[in-house]
Amino acid sequence: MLNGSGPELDGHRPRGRARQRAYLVAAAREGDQVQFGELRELLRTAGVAGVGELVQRREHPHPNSYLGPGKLEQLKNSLGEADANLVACDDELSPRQERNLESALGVPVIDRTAVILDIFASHAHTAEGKLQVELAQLEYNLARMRGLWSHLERLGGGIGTRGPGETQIETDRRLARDRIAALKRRLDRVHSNRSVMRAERERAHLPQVALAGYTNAGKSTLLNALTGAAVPVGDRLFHTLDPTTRVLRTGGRDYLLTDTVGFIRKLPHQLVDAFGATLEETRLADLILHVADASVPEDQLATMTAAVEDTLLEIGAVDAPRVLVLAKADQLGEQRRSELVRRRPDAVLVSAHTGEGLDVLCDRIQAEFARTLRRVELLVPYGDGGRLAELHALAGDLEREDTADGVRVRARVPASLVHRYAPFMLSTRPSS
Ligand SMILES: Nc1nc2c(ncn2[C@@H]2O[C@H](COP(=O)(O)OP(=O)(O)OP(=O)(O)O)[C@@H](O)[C@H]2O)c(=O)[nH]1
Ligand SMILES: [Mg+2]
Repeated sequence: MLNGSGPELDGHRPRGRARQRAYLVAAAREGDQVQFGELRELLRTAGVAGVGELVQRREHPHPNSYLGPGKLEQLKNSLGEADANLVACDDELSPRQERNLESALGVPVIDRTAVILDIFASHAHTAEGKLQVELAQLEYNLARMRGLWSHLERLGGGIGTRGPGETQIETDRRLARDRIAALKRRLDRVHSNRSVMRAERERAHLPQVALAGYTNAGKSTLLNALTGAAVPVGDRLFHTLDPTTRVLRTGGRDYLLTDTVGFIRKLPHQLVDAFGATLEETRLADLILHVADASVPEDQLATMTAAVEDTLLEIGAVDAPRVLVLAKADQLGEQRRSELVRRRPDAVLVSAHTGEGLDVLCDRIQAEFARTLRRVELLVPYGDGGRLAELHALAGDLEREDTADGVRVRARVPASLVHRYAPFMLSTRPSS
């Protein structure tokens, strides 16, 4: 391994903490796949061991208790046999389902959303990341407060009486809402800073390329390999939460390449909302590199790429062209490799570890932008050195000639930027 595997990989949970042992449960329709592997991976990242699995086949999960009464009974017995002290559910539970499951089973029950939120909370490092995670957690907990205080509500007595519990819930909810409002205000301030930064980058007029993809696909490793950046990498889910942008120089031209938070199937909507500003980096990119882990079996690859496409749609990243990048090619056997090429002829196969395909990927990035390039001929006055420097970064294949009136420049620039050079224009035509 070239990157990562620092001591932090196993040490992100304090040692000595009682090992939690979770029984994994899911309700799914007949014929629908249940991939417990991913929930296990999420739990492992959160420091919890998976010790058993149970699937209930139903058209819809039970509205009150997620599992039906028969399966509940079976699960209760299995918990003892597996010595499990926790139940983890592969879906987001309604507060009522969660409460009923807990009282029927006598152990804490957590859902997929809570696990993902917990991981985000322990991986958030920057002020913005922490605020975004806290906001998502509060939104999630707010819906559950009634559940938390239900035993006190019952103490309140019959219909029409206002018990102590109810007052407490109202106080807690008000506090939570106040905190949510305060967090949103603080995030707005952080976001306006980010917009300023983005505006500066846009002034630099470099094409923006975003790495998007499933968590653990290899996005950060690829950014490091392409740009020499040192973004931490790890074999755990949601390692990266904060966006990092680096300059990628290829074909004599500069591009801004951004690595950001990964996606997952059933990504909690609270996180999509709270991470709006972070996801903006992807939404506003000129080109999206959809990075997928080529080393997983075909059915998982299909599920993962579909989940990423759905999330891109959800965050409104619909305009920019996409390139599918199949990462970790060094893990492929000959047969799987040719199958992948056959099934996804447009994809680029790369390995950040061996360097395979990185040049093809760079060519592909250039080609995507080249489609929009226009050949321009300009006369830039000697006094406008800034404009010349900008052109040098933007247009790699630039030819210049000093004349009495200024610098005569022949170059190819992205169509969207041609208007910036209108005052200096001698001629323009589509690039060939
Ligand atoms: N064999 C192999 N492993 C790779 C390659 N690229 C990344 N990995 C491994 O895959 C794991 C995840 O890599 P990351 O770059 O952290 O993945 P990511 O997409 O940034 O993940 P998140 O930030 O968690 O969303 C790490 O253990 C990497 O070492 C590759 O080209 N070959
Ligand atoms: Mg990463």
